[in-house]
Amino acid sequence: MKAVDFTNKNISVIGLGAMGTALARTMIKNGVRVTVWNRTAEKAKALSGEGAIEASTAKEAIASNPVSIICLSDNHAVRDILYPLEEILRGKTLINLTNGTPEQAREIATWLTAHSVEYLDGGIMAIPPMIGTPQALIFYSGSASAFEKWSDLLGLLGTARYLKEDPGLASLYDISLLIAMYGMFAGFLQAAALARANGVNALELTPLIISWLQAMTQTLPLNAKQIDTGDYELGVVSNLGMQTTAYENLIETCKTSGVSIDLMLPLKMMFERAVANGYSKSDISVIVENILTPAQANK
Ligand code: FVH
Repeated sequence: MKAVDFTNKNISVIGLGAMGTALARTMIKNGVRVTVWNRTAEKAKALSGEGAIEASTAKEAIASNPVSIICLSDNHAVRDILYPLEEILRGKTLINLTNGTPEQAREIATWLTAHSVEYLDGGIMAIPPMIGTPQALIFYSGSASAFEKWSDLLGLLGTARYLKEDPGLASLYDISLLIAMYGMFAGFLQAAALARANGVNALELTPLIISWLQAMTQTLPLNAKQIDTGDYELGVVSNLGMQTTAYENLIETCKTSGVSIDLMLPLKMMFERAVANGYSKSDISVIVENILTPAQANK
């Protein structure tokens, strides 16, 4: 396959926090001419030493190139920067890699599209050191033609996966994966606190937690099938009645160790409610029904 020459490619990066810096630096290293702007100018100066072209305003940066990436703390900041620049933005492509909600992405897309801007929204499933490696998965949704036009550049940042035209979809995937991640962190923190309260180091337990969690992820495709079909007894090997009884031991051990059970109580309530509603023979996946219908679940 013919190697792509990036030396005649130009892009602007707005926002040089930990992530924006990693995005800009990766493209500079690959020979792309990158114009940068950051609210706090020091960060742009640091990157200009590595070959970035420093713009003195966001307007100047966006005006310099046909395509810009914006990566800020939140979409309020994105709107504050972009919305006064409608004339400069016209005819250009804007790629927003800021974490936000699907509704925010759709609103920004509607505004930009109405001003003749091609818009791609992105969800970065990576931390800054992963940028530029295939492990950095980045979801995109919005303008398919923009994704096609700029896919070479986006491919430098990691594995670029285009979803659909709905600009909110990348954010929906991003948020869903982050929710799963925070469930994992909640479990890890509770386990580490319990271990420490009993004189066991978190570092000693962590390799065991990692291999246990990896082993348990093998059940997720079956759980997903149960959720998609509504058949929560399909292939069940660890029924909810059994899990609810065992979960009481988890709670009791935390209580006697003097650690908080605040992170654990919501799941206990969900389990007990499902068992009381006759789902003790179902798999844990039946809990999704209570999540989908919170009004009913709160009765
Ligand atoms: N870092 C990470 O691990 C995650 C990985 C997944 C994706 N997220 C999202 O990426 C967005 C940026 O995150 P970040 O890590 O770069 O964040 P910071 O290092 O805190 O930098 C924030 C930048 O945003 C600029 N900024 C904030 N508010 C404004 C504003 N009103 N006007 C202009 N710029 C603004 C800030 O500028 P400054 O403080 O340096 O002047 C930074 O450039 C984020 O959505 C993550 O959720 C990262």
